[in-house]
Amino acid sequence: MRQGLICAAGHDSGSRTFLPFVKEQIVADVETLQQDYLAQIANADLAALEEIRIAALGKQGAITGLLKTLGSMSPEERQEQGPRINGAREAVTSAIAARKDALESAALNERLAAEAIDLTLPVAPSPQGSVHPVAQVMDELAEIFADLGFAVATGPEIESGWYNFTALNMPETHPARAMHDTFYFPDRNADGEEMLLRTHTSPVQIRTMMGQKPPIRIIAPGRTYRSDSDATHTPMFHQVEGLVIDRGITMAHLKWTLETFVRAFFERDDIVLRLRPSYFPFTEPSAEVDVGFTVEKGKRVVGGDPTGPNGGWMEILGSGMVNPKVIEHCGLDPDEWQGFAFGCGIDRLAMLKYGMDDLRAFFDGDLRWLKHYGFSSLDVPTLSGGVGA
Ligand code: 2NL
Repeated sequence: MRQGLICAAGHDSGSRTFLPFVKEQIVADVETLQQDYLAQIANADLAALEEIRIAALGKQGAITGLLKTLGSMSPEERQEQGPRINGAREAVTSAIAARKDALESAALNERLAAEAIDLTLPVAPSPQGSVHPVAQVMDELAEIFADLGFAVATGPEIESGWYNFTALNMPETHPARAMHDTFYFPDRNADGEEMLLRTHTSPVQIRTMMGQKPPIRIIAPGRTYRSDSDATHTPMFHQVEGLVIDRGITMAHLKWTLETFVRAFFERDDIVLRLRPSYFPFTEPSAEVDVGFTVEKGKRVVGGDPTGPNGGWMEILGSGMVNPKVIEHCGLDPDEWQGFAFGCGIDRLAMLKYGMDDLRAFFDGDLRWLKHYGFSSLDVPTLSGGVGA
């Protein structure tokens, strides 16, 4: 039908000489043509629309062919036919555009309905890391001691012999200096000092005493290093030290602080402490601190009666009154300022609290172990009982 019309319009013949004779025909054809196209457009899909557009308005299109005939018409004819043909062109053009719009928005609505997302569905689980027990315990320590007015202090893991030993009343000839199994660097620093990996976090406390005025209340958790390796010792381990410097500090403050800390940490009020005389070069007097334990369901737990049939004592801390020589080394007057200090292994605290029995697993990075013993990063390490509850 379309082909017939195109022929009738004289377009495909390529001969303009026919045109004067088909004038009347054009008039009738433009309307028929337009009706025909509009009817087709009304039912076309997107692919058919494009075919119709090419057939009607393309370079070789039927309406384009009619438009071309305008040039060879007399002015009067053109005045009559021009609006008709252009009207047809505009009607078909806008019908195509409208149909295209309708089809596209219908397709979009269909997609929107089909691809709708149910926001109430739970999210698909994604792999999650966990908080290492050592990190968890460090957070718990910071939390407990914050309640007691202690700040967390940190410092370098590479230290000089002076900060790690000399300031702590361990001169170069001191036997304890050899006993620490220290990792030394082959070269000295610019000031000719021997350099090492800190064997305890005490140098952090030395730096704090030298850098700020008392009163001082800090804990110094962190990595420490000793050349030691067996089932209960790793060359890198974690330590927390605590330090209080103020006027009139006594061993009573030390004992109360440690008792309060241990009870908050293990979340039991029936934990008792035993202080045994000991020796550290940096404290005088010094005391090793034992906690009472009992055996419950075949496992040692901190708390309960250490003098009962299932009870005993276990050492968990070293402590003492800061040696006046150490206070002096830090530029403070020991007649005005006194203090207590303590030190404790974090890895062992974690093993005791969370029931792990092999220290080496802490540093193997085995994902199954980390998943089992790790903590959620969303857990807040605040202790439900709080300090002194
Ligand atoms: C232990 C013993 C201890 C300290 C650490 C300390 C620090 C300064 C001054 C005095 Cl700056 N003392 N720290 C005191 C007593 C014991 O640790 O057995 N640690 C695992």
